[in-house]
Amino acid sequence: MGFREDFLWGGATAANQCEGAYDVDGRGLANVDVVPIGEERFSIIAGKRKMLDFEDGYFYPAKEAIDMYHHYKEDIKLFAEMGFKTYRLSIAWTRIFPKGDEREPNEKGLAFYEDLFKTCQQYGIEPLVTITHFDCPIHLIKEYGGWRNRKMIEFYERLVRVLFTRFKGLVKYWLTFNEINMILHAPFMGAGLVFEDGENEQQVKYQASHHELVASALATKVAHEVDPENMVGCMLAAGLNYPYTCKPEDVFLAQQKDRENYFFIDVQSRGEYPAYALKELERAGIDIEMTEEDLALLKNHTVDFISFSYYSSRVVTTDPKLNEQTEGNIFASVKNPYLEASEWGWQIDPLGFRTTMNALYDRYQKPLFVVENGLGAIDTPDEAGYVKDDYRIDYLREHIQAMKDAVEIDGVDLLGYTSWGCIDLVSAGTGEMKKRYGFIYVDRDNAGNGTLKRTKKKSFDWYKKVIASNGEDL
Ligand code: P53
Repeated sequence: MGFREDFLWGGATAANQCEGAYDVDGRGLANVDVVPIGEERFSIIAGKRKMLDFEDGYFYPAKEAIDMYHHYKEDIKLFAEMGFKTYRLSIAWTRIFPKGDEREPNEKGLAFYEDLFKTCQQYGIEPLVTITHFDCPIHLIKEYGGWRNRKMIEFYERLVRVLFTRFKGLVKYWLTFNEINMILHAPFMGAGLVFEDGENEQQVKYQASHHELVASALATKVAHEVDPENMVGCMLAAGLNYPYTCKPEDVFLAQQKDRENYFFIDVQSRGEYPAYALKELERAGIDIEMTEEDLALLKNHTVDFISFSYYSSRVVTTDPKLNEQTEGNIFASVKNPYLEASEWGWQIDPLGFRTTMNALYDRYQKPLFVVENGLGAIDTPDEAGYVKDDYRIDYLREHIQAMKDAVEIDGVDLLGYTSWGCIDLVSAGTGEMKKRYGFIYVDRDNAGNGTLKRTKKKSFDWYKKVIASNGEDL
């Protein structure tokens, strides 16, 4: 019958997309700070164009973002007013370790998050903390090459030990790496990788992936040692690949494409490299350096739950004539003739959400947690400053209904749902402010103009009602 009593309704953000205050209280620079808005953004996040410092002539939206660093009390108060049971946020690594390889953490960074968590606690909001949401200290990229280097495991371990110890009793739900499979699509964002001319990019990506996977298992181990109450999840950018037709070759291709993404979660959840991946890596001539100790860590410290983002399904085909691709997505997809798309070309598929949830639950048999879902859209406030975002309400209603079907009809075990960008924030993919997801409007534009004033949208009251009725009143 419906969602569980203690279902964790809420919203999600990431440090670099909302905090701003990039140089305040000792914070160091991270990869995500130096990705500007504009044409070159995609080649930068893909690791093809090297940008490791601010350069003249560019606008860097993460520098100020929506300045949540100075507005978090006001923002969390609004989340509480909507009835949030949980708030997903990420820690900016460079607030805790500004360079990444220090021995001692930055107290001011820790104090910031401690107060933020205490603010949540006052309202009975359970924090859900992403340890790294695409961020990597710039110093670790310059000195060590980011996650291509095994030493990253050690630096990450230092970070997580500090976090688990300091925030024991305040935080129980942790995610190790946001959208860990994004390393394949946006390796600078996912792992601080910048490629040298002529190097074997696949080799580098999979070696870096191995380091992240081991770091994730190690973090899971430490989390459980520090506090057996801790619940640690992996995080997948999900969304099934559909075969364009029932032609067996198309079906087979769809399975292959899904496995590219499942690979990471297979390791994090089942504890070993899946057979198909070992074979594929061997055929591709990719030789991952791994130790016996790594394999034992992976095996013994699997995740407690499976979290994922879902925005869209994807389509693959073996027919070269069917090459009409969707725009605006890091994940390339063929156009699905049955679906409408958002203003950014993301195909809208609520039933695909249910199918994806079922596929994940069938495969892992562990509780799921939807930690991102939502519609990026242009909002136009009326004269009174009010946004009537019925399109967003429609999107969310249909997706929450599909999620409910997965729980009620199909029996999926689901811990909670946090919609993406519950307050407007900077887009990860494009760097835009005008691609908005929030229930709360923030007065700021793509060029950084605006008062940063927060205003409730129509969806604010709608979501409040959804939470109050535990998903019954959509
Ligand atoms: P934006 C695509 C591209 C970049 C990040 O995306 C993505 C995706 C979706 O699969 O992942 C997540 O801001 C990510 C968030 C991000 C959100 O999707 O490009 O975890 O950081 O903001 C939405 O519209």
